[in-house]
Amino acid sequence: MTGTYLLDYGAGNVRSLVNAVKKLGHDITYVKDPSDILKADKLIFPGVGAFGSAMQSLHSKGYAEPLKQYLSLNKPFMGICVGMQSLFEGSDESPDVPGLGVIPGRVRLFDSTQKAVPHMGWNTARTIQGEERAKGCGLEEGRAYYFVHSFAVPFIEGSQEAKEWCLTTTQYGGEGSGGEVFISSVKRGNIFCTQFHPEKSGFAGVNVLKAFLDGDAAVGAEGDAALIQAATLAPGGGLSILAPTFVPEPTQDQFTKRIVACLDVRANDQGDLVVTKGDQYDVREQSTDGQEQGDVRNLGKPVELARRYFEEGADEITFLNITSFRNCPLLDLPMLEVLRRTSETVFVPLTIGGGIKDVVDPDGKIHPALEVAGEYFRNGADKVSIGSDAVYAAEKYYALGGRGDGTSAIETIAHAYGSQAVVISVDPKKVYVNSPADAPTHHVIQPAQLGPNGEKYCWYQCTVSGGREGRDMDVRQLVVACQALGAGEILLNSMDQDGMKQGYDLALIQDVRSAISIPVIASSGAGCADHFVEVFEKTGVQAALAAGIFHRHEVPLEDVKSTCVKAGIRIRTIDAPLAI
Ligand code: 1PR
Repeated sequence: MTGTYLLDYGAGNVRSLVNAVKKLGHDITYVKDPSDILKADKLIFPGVGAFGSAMQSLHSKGYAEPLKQYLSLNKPFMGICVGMQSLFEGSDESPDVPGLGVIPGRVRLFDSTQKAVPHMGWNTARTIQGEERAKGCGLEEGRAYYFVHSFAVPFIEGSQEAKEWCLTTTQYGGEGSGGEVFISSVKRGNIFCTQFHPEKSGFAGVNVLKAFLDGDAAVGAEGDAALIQAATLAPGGGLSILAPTFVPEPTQDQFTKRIVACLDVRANDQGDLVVTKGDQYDVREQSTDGQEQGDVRNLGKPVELARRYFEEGADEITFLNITSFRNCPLLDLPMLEVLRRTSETVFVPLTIGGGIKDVVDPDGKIHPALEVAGEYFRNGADKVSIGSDAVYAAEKYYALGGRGDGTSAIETIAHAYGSQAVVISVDPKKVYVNSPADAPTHHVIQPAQLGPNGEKYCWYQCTVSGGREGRDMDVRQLVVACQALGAGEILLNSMDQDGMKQGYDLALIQDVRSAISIPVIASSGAGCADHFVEVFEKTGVQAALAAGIFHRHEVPLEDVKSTCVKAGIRIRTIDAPLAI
């Protein structure tokens, strides 16, 4: 069968891409056999996970040779993220594994000494080959697209890849903060690839997919076809014919801060899955005299609310299944259904947390955390968030003298799906002390306000099971261990600030940020738009999350974004709806 094909090797969430293609009114067929590749009229390769495993999968499934042949015929191809990187000669991520060698150049690790790595969030793509050419690809100058990667192809002026392939560049980091300019998309003939994820880039990204799916492949491609053929068939792979020199304009760091909407989800007493929200983690209504506990607070339906936040401009959506420690997520069909349905209408990254650990079915069958996470990825999640199990993994890490044994959920999931897919949800609680000597094994700081008995110091105790049990570990010990085990991001809650609307715990956030280099999402306590400005300005955190104020319509997302913009903070502007 001819038509558009998807080259998937099962390493992550391709559901959103398939949903976006279907939303645009196109059908897509999965490549099931190497011979399918040459049947395709258009081929999309959404590489996910590590470079080495992507290349190994291409070879072991017999896809590599037909793919090279397909490319040499200059048939319409769209590579995404690792799907783009695989076309280069190789990657420092897997130094012993060669790439397809269609494009000269090598994929390198970002420098993390002055900026968070992975580069995870929204950034612009700047055209260096003329705006007209980019327009044909649905790209818009100045629009932000969603990136998530630790490795990229550096833009080297005058290099072959820059002259002959580079369509857009993107800058990550500014002057004085390790700024690097990399190739964010390539185009030659009918080969078009993006380092960012169009299917996760809101309506702006869906428009890029639309241009590829609707585009007329043949236009102006003959000259390029010869070049591509020469490149893919040459022994070393690299092109040798020189194209005109393109001089890029000076690029700027346009990386934005992210605003995340969080939905705590659980079944109410009638058994319906609802979005709820507690104050300091208590999600039940109180009687007026505060003596009796009522039903679980019901603030709306998960799928509808997620869609509302996407349309209002949320840069990411997080679902936390807050009763998961009681259930087996693989049997939690309503939660999987929520994810599946959400991914049909929401085209920004989706994180799911709650119960990501090795689980045992009621019949005694064991499911490793990797399998649980895989089920969520297949149903539309881009990242999983690990809470309690991360604390246990960190305890083990220190018990082993500061190393992992490869079996924790963090390690197994990061290994298979990449560290960017592993978020650690931290639920710390303040423990006040009179002096650092009162907590000799913990990292003690001076909070902004004294404790209830005039204590000047505190440490942040990690908790498990939704805050029900405190452990002998401070938040700094936890995040350092989790980063070492392979986590890609920290979702930093505060049990003291949750639902209080008094602003984020800035001391806690600063303390965590200074301990690690992976991105941090500040959470708990947002009460007004200015609290977002404050947390970005005072802590430099990469993202800020809120729940209650959004659910109760107290502060619209739009106000949060416009207030940040007025304060000079770079924020993704809200997309115009899709015109299909
Ligand atoms: O331990 O891996 O099963 O994960 C359980 C997850 O569920 C953890 O991420 C934990 O934070 C979350 N959780 C468990 N119980 C509750 C509860 O509320 N009873 N929710 C809970 C925690 C906190 C935030 C909240 C922010 C912002 N929710 O995510 O959304 O504090 O709120 P605000 O803006 O209204 O202040 P595991």
